Amino acid sequence: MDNIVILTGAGISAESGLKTFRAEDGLWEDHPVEEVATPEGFARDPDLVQRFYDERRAQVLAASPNPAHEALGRLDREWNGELLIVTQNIDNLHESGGAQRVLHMHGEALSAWCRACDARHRWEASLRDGPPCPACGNAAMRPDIVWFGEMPYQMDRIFGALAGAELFVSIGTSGAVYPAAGFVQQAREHGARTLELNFERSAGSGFFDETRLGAASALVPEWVDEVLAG
Ligand code: BJW
Repeated sequence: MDNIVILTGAGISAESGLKTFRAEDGLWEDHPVEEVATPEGFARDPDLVQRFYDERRAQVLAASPNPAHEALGRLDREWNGELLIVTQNIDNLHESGGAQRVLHMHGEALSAWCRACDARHRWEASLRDGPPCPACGNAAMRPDIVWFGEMPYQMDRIFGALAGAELFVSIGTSGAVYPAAGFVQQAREHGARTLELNFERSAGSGFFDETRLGAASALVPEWVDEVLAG
């Protein structure tokens, strides 16, 4: 086995103190999804959406990687085969946990995207008061986040990786949001073995060859040890 694709979701960052979306006390409880995570919501009330992502950005800056992120960082360093970690998360905890082969399909909290000139900038401050874009000077920056109805990033690269995967592992995602929720079926169609690591069975659990239930901080280091031991 030489080629691994990993999909991660909010569950891998839960033990770093970042809320998931669909739990009872999750992000969508206090912030209706159509208000804060759609282009229509942003057009209707940009201040509300900028405030929501200003808070998320501050939380990301304050968070530290947990043993699950660190284990994937170790896998990235020590695994000589092909590897791609596709994350739906907008935090940077895979990177601070030491992983480099990471793709953020739903964007990044610490990035701002200028709608006037299309430039992207690393951004740690507030976007609420319309700061000028460092490239063109226009006050037209939005969070560099993929909202519902928008196309996730680098889909060609992801589909290419899924087509070559021999092992597909899904960690801490509910399987409620497409296209990520369909990756397990695509990987299977190309012959990959499929493994799910999660607190509870995801919506597409039936498509996995194996499911291990528990906390990511325990399951992921165990699984990485197994892979690196061959
Ligand atoms: C733990 C744990 C611990 C907790 N240890 N585990 C009808 C049918 C099919 C599709 C559609 C449809 N109608 C509309 C669509 C498309 C739509 C969609 O999927 N809608 C669904 C609601 C049905 N999708 C889109 O619009 C996407 N774009 C698109 O489809 O473009 C067209 C296209 C076509 C063909 C190919 C390609 C593209 C865009 C989706 C954008 C999603 N954006 C968000 C918000 C932005 C980021 C942000 O603000 O942070 O992304 S929504 C939100 O959900 C966020 C997440 O990345 C995403 C997934 O959530 P995730 O990570 O799974 O979190 P939870 O909370 O759901 O689950 C956490 C899990 O962890 C749980 O299972 C827990 O048990 C577990 N857990 N603690 C281990 N310690």
